[in-house]
Amino acid sequence: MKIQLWREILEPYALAVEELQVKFNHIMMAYRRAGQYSPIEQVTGRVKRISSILEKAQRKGIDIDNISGKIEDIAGVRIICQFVEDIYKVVELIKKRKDMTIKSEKDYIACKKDSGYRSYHIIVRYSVETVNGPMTIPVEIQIRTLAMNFWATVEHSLQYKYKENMPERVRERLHKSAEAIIVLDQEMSSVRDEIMDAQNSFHIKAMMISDILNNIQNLYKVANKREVIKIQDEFFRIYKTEDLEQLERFSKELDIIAEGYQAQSLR
Ligand code: 0O2
Repeated sequence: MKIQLWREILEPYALAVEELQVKFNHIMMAYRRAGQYSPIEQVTGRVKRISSILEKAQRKGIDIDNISGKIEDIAGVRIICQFVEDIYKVVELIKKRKDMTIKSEKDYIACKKDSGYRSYHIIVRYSVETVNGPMTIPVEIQIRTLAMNFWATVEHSLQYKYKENMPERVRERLHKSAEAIIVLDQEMSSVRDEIMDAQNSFHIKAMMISDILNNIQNLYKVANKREVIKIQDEFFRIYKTEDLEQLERFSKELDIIAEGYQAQSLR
């Protein structure tokens, strides 16, 4: 394989990463827009660097001409969740999708790696449309909690620093911190319901405020200015009380007023 062809070879992988990030971000936004808790907290993606591809090929004895067939994490998407339970929800979401098929999966949460690494890995087969026609490629999806991601990021940089020669004291510390991360994830899971409730009310409040402000802005165009100023003052008064029920009542009343003006303008 000619080195100058790398860019063309990696293009479909970059497209797959981009498309999948958009799709998973869309799922996250759809949950939030519906006022529901999203099992997806963050989505990132990357195409493996050429140097890392070559290093992995060498390490695994893969022929340079067979790289795209044998290295399955050239395209990588990482989904970060808040709680361990969310990881399995995301796995179910992925399994139900029609635009990708599962090739293999590894549950490094149920069975952590010797290094202490925990994460759920799925290799999916995903099709992209290229200028040369459709192409199906493997994509590695890593699903992990914020805490697991923190540990893996630190450990990855230490691996990079020490290569094969990580000092025993550093390795021991990493093992200890991996144990602490397990406890942290368990603790977080035990208060999951309370955290989810708090986050839900935050999102509901944010959406309600955005609706109210939209309505007020539209009223400025059609209603009596003095009336709109009165509505706005009433909104600020209720907003300061931080009473979600009052805010909800106000938002519904405002919807009725806005609908009234809309009906008038259609006559
Ligand atoms: P990078 O730089 O992230 O791309 P296998 O064929 O199953 O023996 P493979 O293909 O490495 O091995 O699969 P595996 O074990 O599922 O690991 C794939 C990726 O998971 C790695 O890619 C890392 O991103 C991550 N990973 C696996 N083990 C560890 C670990 O102990 N620590 C950290 N921090 N990450 C890990 P790369 O190519 O190794 O690296």
